[in-house]
Amino acid sequence: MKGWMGKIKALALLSSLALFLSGCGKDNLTALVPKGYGSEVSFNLIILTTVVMTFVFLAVIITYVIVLLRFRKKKGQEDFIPKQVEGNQTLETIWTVIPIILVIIMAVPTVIHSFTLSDTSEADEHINIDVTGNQYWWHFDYKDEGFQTSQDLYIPQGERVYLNMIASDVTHSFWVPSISGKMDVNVDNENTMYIEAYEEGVYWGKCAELCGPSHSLMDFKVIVVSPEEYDQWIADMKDVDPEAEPESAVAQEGKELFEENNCMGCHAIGSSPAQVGPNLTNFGDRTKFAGFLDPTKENLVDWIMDPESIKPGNKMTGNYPDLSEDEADKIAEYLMQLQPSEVTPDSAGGLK
Ligand code: HEC
Ligand SMILES: [Cu+2]
Repeated sequence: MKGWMGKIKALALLSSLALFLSGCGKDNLTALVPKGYGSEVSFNLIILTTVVMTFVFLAVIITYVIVLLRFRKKKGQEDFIPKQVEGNQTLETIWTVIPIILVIIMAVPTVIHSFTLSDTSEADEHINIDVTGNQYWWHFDYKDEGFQTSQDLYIPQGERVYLNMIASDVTHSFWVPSISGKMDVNVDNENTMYIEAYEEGVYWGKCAELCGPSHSLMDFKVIVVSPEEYDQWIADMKDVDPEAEPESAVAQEGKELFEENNCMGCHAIGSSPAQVGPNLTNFGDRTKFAGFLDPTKENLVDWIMDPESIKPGNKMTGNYPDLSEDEADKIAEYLMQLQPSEVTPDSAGGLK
């Protein structure tokens, strides 16, 4: 009786764990609720392989149980040795051919989709964005439009977007689970993948290749807006005047401090080819600061004063003069009002 109770308890624990874990992952961060072309293809392959593997599993288990029950030693048969058979040709053929067929069923669509997803022959007819993976942030160059942004990638819903990806330091991997498969982002060669999102929304992106101490904090977002809003956003981003005077006096002071403290050495506001740090043109619209911090002024002040304690190994630490909290606060005021467009992550429903 005791033994059974233990087993029931273990089973209850396991099933509640399974229930708990099934709650992991947000709607816009799971490959199991596909909302784009690449993720839909991956999802269908997951279903196909799961069906095939379930079939194999059941075939093996059922055969095993039948053999176990039918051919076990029965009472009175202690000295009985069954007829010895080996090398049944029909059986051998069956269990060689069936696995080969199963592998073909899984391999053919996998290989076909691997090729179509990285096919660049029609790239010229679609939107092209250059993506650079850096320790520990993402840079997006809208090269056809002549401007750049970082961390939040805006794309139009229902349109194919080609991403030409390269890394500036070590290998990273670009992954937006809800929309696309993964693609390695290498230092030596450019990899191209296209993505297409079916629904508007803000989708979580991850670096999927261990790239240093803050690898797990190297998040980004894909903001999928309607094609009209996308055009509006492009126009607004092209129209930015980096010299524009902020409205409030505090932000104006912040702008001066930003210019005096070497921040401009790495961060551009407006278009600029040199990019040692994230482009801050539309920083005020970020879904997260530094990829993963909630966009509050408090977090921003903490970041500016001591980025190392927040993102170990980042390339900003120690490269600008020490700032007082008051100075950091003014700079934060300035950066947070950089909101050049009406089209923001909220236009896509906000980050969930
Ligand atoms: C040596 C280059 C360098 C200097 C100088 C520098 N930064 Fe940075 N900054 C970076 C890098 C690199 C990152 C990305 C860090 C990461 O996420 O790993 C960053 C990130 C940021 C972010 C978050 C950006 C985003 O899009 O989420 C802010 C805000 C910022 N820096 C503000 C400042 C301010 C203010 C100064 C001046 C006081 C400054 N930085 C000076 C390199 C620099
Ligand atoms: Cu990375």
